[in-house]
Amino acid sequence: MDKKEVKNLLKNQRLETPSWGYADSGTRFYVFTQSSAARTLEEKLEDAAQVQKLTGVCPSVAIHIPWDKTDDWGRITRFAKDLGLSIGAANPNLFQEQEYMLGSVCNPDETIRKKAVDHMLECVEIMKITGSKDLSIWLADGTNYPGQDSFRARKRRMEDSFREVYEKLDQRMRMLFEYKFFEPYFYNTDLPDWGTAYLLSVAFGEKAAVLVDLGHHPLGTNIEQIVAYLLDEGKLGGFHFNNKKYADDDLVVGSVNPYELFLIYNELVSASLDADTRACADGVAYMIDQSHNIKNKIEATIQSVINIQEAYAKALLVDRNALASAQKEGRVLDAEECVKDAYNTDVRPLLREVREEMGLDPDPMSAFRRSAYSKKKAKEREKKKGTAKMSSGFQG
Ligand code: PSV
Ligand code: MN
Repeated sequence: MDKKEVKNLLKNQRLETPSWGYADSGTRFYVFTQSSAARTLEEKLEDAAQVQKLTGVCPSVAIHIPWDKTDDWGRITRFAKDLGLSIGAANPNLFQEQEYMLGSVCNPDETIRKKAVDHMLECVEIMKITGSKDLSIWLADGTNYPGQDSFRARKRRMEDSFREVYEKLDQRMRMLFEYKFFEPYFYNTDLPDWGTAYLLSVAFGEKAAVLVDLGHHPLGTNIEQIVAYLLDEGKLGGFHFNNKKYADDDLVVGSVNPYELFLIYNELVSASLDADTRACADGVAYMIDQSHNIKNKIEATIQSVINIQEAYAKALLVDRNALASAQKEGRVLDAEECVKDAYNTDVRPLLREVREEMGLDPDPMSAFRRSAYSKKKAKEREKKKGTAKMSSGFQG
């Protein structure tokens, strides 16, 4: 790939940022407050607009309902548009209602399952107004004890409930199934892995695909292989980028294991160059899903974007012909070195050039700090001091 082509692809990269990444968050032990953190959806969008202004590759914002609930989605859509943004994936919340103690769509009680389905249908209605394409579903359902419920009964309830929602999607909409192997339940999770998410998306059809959240696998899982298989099956729908050391840590993507992120992009680039997998690769939605507990939220988001850009740029530099020859001839060390050569390239000068050609500051982090935006917002956004109560790490 020549330099011009690489630069074009980098300019056209798109990364969605999460509304909740701009708000106060914490662990289940404490929610830390930051004086500049966004409190309302409008403030979250204002902050996302800063990220877009400085990076040029983050024009959409994922919403989480009801964290971002508003009574006028038309107004919010226009508000976002005026800021140069669009509303991205809609994330229903199937995990923060008293009735969901024994599950939402897998609950043994039909009326509770209906409540969960109605909530997802409400999200579909919101998507019609905002123009969102993806209904991004993370199912927290599971059980805590052996014998608590029937695996097969729960699987069938899940399928039946999701099918009701699938049937109500517009032609342009997709349903993305986000799996996670444990938490908040600790004996079983009803949608625990890519196999289950794949089964659902195959059972439903073309408008369903799998979403890979990098934090949702057991330690040691080869995520890049999962990505490659899903691309090969035409069922990779999207990502939630973040990084982990232990469990679902929601740290800045590329902070703990940048090589893994690069290897994931290596599979994406390879699939985008293959006629059999190009369509699927082109349709992947790239979203960030992180909890910025102790970093300035906008800085953490800009840092995430830079880390992703670097991983993608490096993957674009892999010498595909040399790699294919080494693989074919069984030159194991050469094949590995070919991948590592690209990984070890300093792509920062290239990305600075790309940003300058896009009319942006070559160093978005310094530009953000110079703008003193957070200082100004801290004054504007009178913050209440946090209370030391047990609270969810998720904050809308
Ligand atoms: C669950 O851990 C998850 O990854 C889902 O995407 C949720 O919607 C999100 O985190 C909330 O932060
Ligand atoms: Mn996620």
